[in-house]
Amino acid sequence: AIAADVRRGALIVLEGLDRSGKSSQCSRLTSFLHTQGLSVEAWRFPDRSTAMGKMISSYLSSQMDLDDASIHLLFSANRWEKRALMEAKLRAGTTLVVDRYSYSGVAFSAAKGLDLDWCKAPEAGLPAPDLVLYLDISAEAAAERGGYGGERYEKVEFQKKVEQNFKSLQDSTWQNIDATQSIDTLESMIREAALKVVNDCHSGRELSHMW
Ligand code: NYM
Ligand code: MG
Repeated sequence: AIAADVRRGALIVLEGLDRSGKSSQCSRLTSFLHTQGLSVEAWRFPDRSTAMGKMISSYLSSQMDLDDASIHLLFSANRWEKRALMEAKLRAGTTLVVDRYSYSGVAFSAAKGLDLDWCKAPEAGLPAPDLVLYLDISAEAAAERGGYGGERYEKVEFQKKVEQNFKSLQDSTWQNIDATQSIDTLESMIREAALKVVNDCHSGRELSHMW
C-alpha cells in the first residue's frame, strides 16, 4: 500500500448571513488552533486580492454592474483559482479556517432568482469542507447589529431569502450554532467542534469533493 499523506489538515468553513459574526469567530478560532501548536491559516472568500477578486469587490461596492449569472461564475472561479493551493495546504497538514465558501455562493445568487441547482453546478469538484459551522441568526436580528457596511446584498429583505437558501443547503458536515449567544460562548462551542474535526482528519478522514 502507498504510505498515507502526512496527517492532513481540516477544511473548516464558517457560513452565515452578513453581520452574523463569522469574521470575528474565524480570527478567534485561527488564533486558538495556533496556540494548540497546529499549522493553521485563515482564508476568506471572496478573496479580494486576486484580479478576479478585485472585479468582485468593485461589483459588491456597486462601482461595476455585471449580469447575475456572470458574477455568480466569477465568485466560483475565485474559489477555483485557489483550489490547487487549498488542496496542497490541506495535504501538507495545514488546517484552513475559511470565512464563506460555496454555500454563500449558492445562497446569495439563488436569492436573486437564479436556479439553485444551476448555482451549485460550478462548485462541483472543489474540496468539500470537513465541517461547516453555520452561525444562525435571523435577518432581522443581524440587521440590528450596528448596521451593514453598504455593500450590495446588505438589505433585510434580501438576507431573508439568503437565509432560506442556506437552510436548504445543509448537509451532514453542518453544525448550526445559535449566533445570538455571547461571543465567548460561541467561541468555545466552535473550538470544541473544530478540535474534533481536526482530530478526525489527523486520524485518516479522507478529503472529499463538492457536493
Ligand atoms: N458572496 C460571497 C456571494 O455573493 N457569493 C460568494 O460566493 C461569496 C463567497 O459577497 N454579502 C457575498 C456575500 C457577502 C459578500 O462577502 C461579501 P464578505 O464576507 O462580506 O467579504
Ligand atoms: Mg460583508
